[in-house]
Amino acid sequence: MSKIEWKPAKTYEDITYKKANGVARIAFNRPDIRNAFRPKTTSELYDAFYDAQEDTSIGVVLLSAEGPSSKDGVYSFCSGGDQKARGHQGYVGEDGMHRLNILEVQRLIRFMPKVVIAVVPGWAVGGGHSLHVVCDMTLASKEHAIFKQTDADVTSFDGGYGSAYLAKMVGQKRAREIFFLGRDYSAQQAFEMGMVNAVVPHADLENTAYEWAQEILAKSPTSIKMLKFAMNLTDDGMVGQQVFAGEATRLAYMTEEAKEGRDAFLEKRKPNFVKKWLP
Ligand code: S0N
Repeated sequence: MSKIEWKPAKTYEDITYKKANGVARIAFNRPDIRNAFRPKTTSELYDAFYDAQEDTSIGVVLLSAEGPSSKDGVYSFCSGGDQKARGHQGYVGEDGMHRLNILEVQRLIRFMPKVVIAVVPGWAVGGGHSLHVVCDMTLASKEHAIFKQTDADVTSFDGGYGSAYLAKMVGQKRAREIFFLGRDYSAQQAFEMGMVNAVVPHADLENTAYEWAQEILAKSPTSIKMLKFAMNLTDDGMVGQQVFAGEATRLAYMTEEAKEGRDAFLEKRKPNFVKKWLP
């Protein structure tokens, strides 16, 4: 039983969104269909993640799931794209438009300057598996978490972070096995492969995630942000450089030099920089 005093942050249809003491909790809420996502779900996820990114009181985001299923008591994290919402050109929203916006959610998780922890209480499958891969860390239920890649069974595949980045995480041979065979892996097996940080008794999962978040919140926020972006950089090419370098620019803005550069322009004079070329 959770001892955390979560406060509802916003009401959605397909997800829940709560906050407590610097931590945001975003959770899938379609447990009867193993928390599959449709375009509405991904739009809501994007909205909640964006809110958490912009909220300066929040330092860590938990991506989790409600459950278990009211039909059969099975726990799930997320089973990926809702196959009932699939048209000829991808997943179809209520407006009839085909969208692939789970990738926008992935990018927000990847590039947001806060730590995102996947809290996996049950099935993490297909695009749900990819989501845990793109999160900064993963905690998994010892009893109920199962990791599985069905993308090649349903011809709805993630050729980006879900597969190529997974290969960086668990190694090429393992990643190919996961995708080519589509087998079930327990939390312990996923831990041994290096794609799960800790295997936690189910009853303690949420409290453990919250405790990990509190540990992170005690650290220097700038250090955590720069470390996340530094670790992303080598895999994210020019975009990774852009995100990291943006923060370097922000730090430069805080110097006397930056103040002088701005003031000189506004006062229509030549800047008089203090000439200190630090080694
Ligand atoms: C999760 C599995 C393994 C669970 O098996 P289990 O416990 O035996 O339960 P079931 O009886 O199979 O399911 C219970 C009920 O839930 C429904 N359901 C489960 N998953 C889905 C789903 N993904 N979509 C719709 N419904 C689902 C079942 O139908 C059942 O309902 P009832 O009770 O009414 O019969 C097992 O369920 C399973 O294998 N699920 C399917 C997993 C899957 O293949 N997911 C899609 C994989 N692909 C993606 O996710 C791609 C993501 C993506 O969107 C993307 C990625 C990259 C680039 C672009 C995109 C893009 O946006 O297109």
